[in-house]
Amino acid sequence: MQDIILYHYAMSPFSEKVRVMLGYAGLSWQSVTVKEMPPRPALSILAGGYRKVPVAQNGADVFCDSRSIADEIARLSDKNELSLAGQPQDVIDFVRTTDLDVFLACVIAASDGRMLKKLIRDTSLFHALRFLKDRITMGRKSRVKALRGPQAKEKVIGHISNMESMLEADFLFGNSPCIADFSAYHGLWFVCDLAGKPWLRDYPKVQAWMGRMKAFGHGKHREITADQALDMARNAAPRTIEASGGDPLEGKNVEIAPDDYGREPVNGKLVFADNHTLILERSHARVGQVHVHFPRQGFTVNAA
Ligand SMILES: N[C@@H](CCC(=O)N[C@@H](CS)C(=O)NCC(=O)O)C(=O)O
Repeated sequence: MQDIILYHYAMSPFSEKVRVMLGYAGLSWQSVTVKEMPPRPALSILAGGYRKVPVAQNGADVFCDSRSIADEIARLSDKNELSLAGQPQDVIDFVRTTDLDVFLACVIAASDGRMLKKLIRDTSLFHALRFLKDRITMGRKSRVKALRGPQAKEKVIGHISNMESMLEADFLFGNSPCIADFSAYHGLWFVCDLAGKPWLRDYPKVQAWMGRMKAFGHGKHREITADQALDMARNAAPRTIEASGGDPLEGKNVEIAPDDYGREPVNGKLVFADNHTLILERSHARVGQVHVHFPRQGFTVNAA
């Protein structure tokens, strides 16, 4: 069996969430580094219009959104605590808020002149300007109302303070980590590690927890080219779907799109849908047939 492939870029917080999950799960993986903004030709072949990162691939099965990727990592490593399925409601609610409202607040609060300088240094002024234009356009089309800088900072600090009071054990919901810890980690990684904000100073339990999360590392991985990854999709067939998920749209052509931001739709035939997972069948001359997996939470499905 080939190792799972992760399409990601260094500065992407949701990619960091998945990299640390892979480290925790002890899986070795293959890395395809993609650009910080579209066009991303290999991803368009595999996942059509889906414009967010990370995406993962296992043979001819493609996983959009860190929640679907987490399900696949949980399946491969037998670590069900990484999947949202079957989690108690307080974990599900925490993940929903942290991955959306808190994440956006982290990005807004951290995105200052220092981050811009870092981007220019790591890429170029031209690239940085294109990046800003891309994200401003994405923000305008978003369904989520963005906070302004000071309110965003207040929200992030409130979240850190809430985590400090939750941390009675080593992890947020007990003595071992679950999906909630990974959701909380990547936003604070962006704020504290990438943007260098000293906001954990007064929160010793959160600081110690960050250290424990960071210690999982990224696992063993090797860089491959996008072409190699596409060849692997072409040489594989999508996994067999054993049973129906019971949704009346199964078998129909549909459009699936995130319901928050980056809402570009993906078209295909819905081959599975239950209350946790959606799977689209798509074809492309370069790779043949692929199955593209999405979480149900946070996505809309409409007949095409
Ligand atoms: N709900 C998605 C969120 C992913 C997300 O927002 N990713 C950011 C990067 S961390 C993104 O795609 N930004 C736009 C882009 O990179 O084109 C997930 O869980 O994967």
